[in-house]
Amino acid sequence: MKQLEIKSAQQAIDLKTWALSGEGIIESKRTIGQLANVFGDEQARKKMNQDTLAYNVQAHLPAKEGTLGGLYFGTTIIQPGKVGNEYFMTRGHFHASSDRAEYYWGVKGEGMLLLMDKNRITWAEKMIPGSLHYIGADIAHRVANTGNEPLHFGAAWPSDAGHNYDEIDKNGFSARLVEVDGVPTLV
Ligand code: S6P
Ligand code: ZN
Repeated sequence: MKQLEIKSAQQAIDLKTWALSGEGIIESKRTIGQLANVFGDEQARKKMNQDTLAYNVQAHLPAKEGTLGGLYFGTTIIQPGKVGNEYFMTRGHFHASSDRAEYYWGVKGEGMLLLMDKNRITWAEKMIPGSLHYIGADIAHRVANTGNEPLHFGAAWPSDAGHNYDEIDKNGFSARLVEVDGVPTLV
């Protein structure tokens, strides 16, 4: 940086989709084949085309993971679909530094944010365009797409939060979001 220099931003957000572009945006994706044991009906998952895209994530991670005081920012797009009667959803995680919080917000499409505390109490918040969700410390979070179009949501979290997927891989959430008579229902 030079004194008195005026620059353009190095990253951009498409305000309709919250797609990220510019320097240092990383992309990752999860197919149905990469989500073994995430859904209740493992037989149904195995019968599906394993290359089916379930969700993809774009993120701007400007600080090294674990840095105290940095911030991360991302957009996730979950495709519409179900495994058996369970909606396509993210793996879900606690943060490795369990007292670190996160914001999620709905951008496009309809979904449900599933939240579970350390006592394995699970509840959910409806995610719609413009809904803002504060995910407090020690709360596992996962998002399901309950609509017929891709669900886009944004996320912002501290760079020292980290991810603890083990707990959810081992024990899951204490409730699943399934379609019962056409209605998203926690069971
Ligand atoms: C990171 C943030 C999101 C998720 C993304 C995918 O803390 O919560 O960017 O990584 O939505 O979910 P998951 O559970 O597969 O990481
Ligand atoms: Zn998180």
